[in-house]
Amino acid sequence: MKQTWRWFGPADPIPLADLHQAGVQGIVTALHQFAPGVAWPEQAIDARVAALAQAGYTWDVVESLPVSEAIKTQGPQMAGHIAAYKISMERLAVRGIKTICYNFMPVLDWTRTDLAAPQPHGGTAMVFDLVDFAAFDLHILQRAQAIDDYDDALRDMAQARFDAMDDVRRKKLQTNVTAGLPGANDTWRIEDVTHHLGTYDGIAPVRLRQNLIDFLTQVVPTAERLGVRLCCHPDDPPFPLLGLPRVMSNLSDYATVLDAVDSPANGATLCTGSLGVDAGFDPVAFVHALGDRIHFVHLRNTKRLEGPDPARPSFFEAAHLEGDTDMVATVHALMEQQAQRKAQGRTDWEMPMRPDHGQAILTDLQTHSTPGYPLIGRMRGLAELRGIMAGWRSTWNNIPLTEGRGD
Ligand code: DNO
Repeated sequence: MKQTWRWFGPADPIPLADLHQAGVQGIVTALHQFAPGVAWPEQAIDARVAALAQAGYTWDVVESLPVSEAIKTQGPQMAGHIAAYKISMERLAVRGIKTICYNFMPVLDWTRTDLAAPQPHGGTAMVFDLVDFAAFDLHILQRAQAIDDYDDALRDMAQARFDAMDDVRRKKLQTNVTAGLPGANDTWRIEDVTHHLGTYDGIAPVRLRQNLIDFLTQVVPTAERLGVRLCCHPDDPPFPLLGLPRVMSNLSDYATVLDAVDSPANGATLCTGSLGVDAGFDPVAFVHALGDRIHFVHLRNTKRLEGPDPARPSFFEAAHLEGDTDMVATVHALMEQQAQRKAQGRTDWEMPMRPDHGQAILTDLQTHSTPGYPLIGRMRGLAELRGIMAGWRSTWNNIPLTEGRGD
């Protein structure tokens, strides 16, 4: 697999040119300065391409070309936003940038309750704790229907947890949960969250899924014409929060949406960190079922923690080889998929992967970085994942998996 790295643009504290020292082969980035629904200007795309080229890199994956809330809810601005989406795809494609990641999560992107929980080794990790989350929902956000989402025992735990927090801790919990989009570094106020939640009143999962299929029905023909590979990122975490619908949480969700718009241009981002929180998730089965439609891979590991509701597990982001996902088996299945693609003569046989997230370790602890994206922790992850790939490659050294690139 091609070893890529997420870079947030010129404001990213990690100097791009230094990434060669970490063995990074390609870059995943986006123009976070533009709001969802806006067509990306050509000059801005060119400026990003030039910045990457100057550092000796190509733009391998767009993460994300965001889908606006108006598209997700089919609000009044939908048609204009879809037109803008197609324009951005076209402008990217003519510059050779053809793998485009997006998600269809309502309101918030990934959600955690602690962005820097101390770990026994001295570093920190991100955590989702269901009791903290319920304390936020019931007592900070004070969402009207929250009471229906938690049973008596969980409500009591959340009350006790909230009572034990001082104001600083309560404020911190709010900031952590509402950190919103990591790339945009956008922190929403409680009023903003309440307002956005209101726009999903009456949108049940079945309707949100149909809205996703409607969106794909419109953009996939353009993507096909351009040779663009769209790849939907899963829900993170893979269960409903704040009463919002979730429709990309497991293999069955992906199979439904990929079948509904049955084109290679309608593909998946396999994120083992997001999907792997669900105890029923089997990454190898996912690759076997949908492998030919996986266009991008996030390799990240999570470890479920004991919690009050097995359907909504608490978890922390473990080191890349130390969580619930069997990374060795997952990488094996992905490399097998690559071999099949090569045998079929597919030019897109090589999947871009990136070490998704990383614990903050060593000098990360003294350096500012976007939550989940420290330099040393991700380098550790990439090095370990590269080791797995090298191990499988040498096991299979008679199979020409690696032509043209180190995988
Ligand atoms: C978190 C990421 C997500 C991802 C988007 C894709 O670190 O995996 O924020 O970029 O959901 O649209």
